[in-house]
Amino acid sequence: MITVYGRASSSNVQIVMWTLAEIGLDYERFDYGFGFGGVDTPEYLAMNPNGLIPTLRDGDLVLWESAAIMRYLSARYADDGFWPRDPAARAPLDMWAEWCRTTLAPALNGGVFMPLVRVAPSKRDPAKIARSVEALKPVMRRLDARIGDGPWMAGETLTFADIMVGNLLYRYYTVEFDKAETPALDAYYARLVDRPTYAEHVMVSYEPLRARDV
Ligand SMILES: N[C@@H](CCC(=O)N[C@@H](CS)C(=O)NCC(=O)O)C(=O)O
Repeated sequence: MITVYGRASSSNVQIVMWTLAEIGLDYERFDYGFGFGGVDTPEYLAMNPNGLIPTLRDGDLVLWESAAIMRYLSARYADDGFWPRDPAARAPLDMWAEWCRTTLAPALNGGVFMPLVRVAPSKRDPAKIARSVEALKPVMRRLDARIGDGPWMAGETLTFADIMVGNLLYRYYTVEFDKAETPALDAYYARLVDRPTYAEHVMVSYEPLRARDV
């Protein structure tokens, strides 16, 4: 049995949960992290010295870093459709998966989601947020151009690369701010929303994370 430690509202936990669901693996998940605690105990720190979530246990193997976990599960358990064995087929997808971590996620999460959701209104810096909203637009247009007709990143088959793109999109589309015109991406997101695994593991309310003025 695979065990995941981490709350369902964490986008990094969602990467792991959605991967497990797409591959069709059995798992158990325990709530750890913000609002639940448990990450500062000696037992947890022995598994994950960062005191962050997610952590995954598969038999004797303990892993942290959500993208590394996603790649481990895919390489070990997924079929060739979800995780192409041919490096020349996989690398161009992995390139975009990395781009999501290094370019899209910081621009979206760091620049817009965190300041609008995890910072109380009175503590926000509207001018800085406005600059981040503008800076995000060309990034989303680049993704829109890459998605094209899809339906998925690799074409007809959903792959690990869609996990890395898609896990960011629920927050992108549900937080209100001025967005670029991205018709291909909008259609891609609509396809994700129709997917039960996405609805269950990624479309998780982030209201418990919202910072409010008291
Ligand atoms: N790069 C790490 C980041 C881990 C991380 O920052 N996790 C956040 C949740 S998304 C966390 O543990 N926050 C503190 C908490 O919830 O207690 C990964 O992808 O797993």
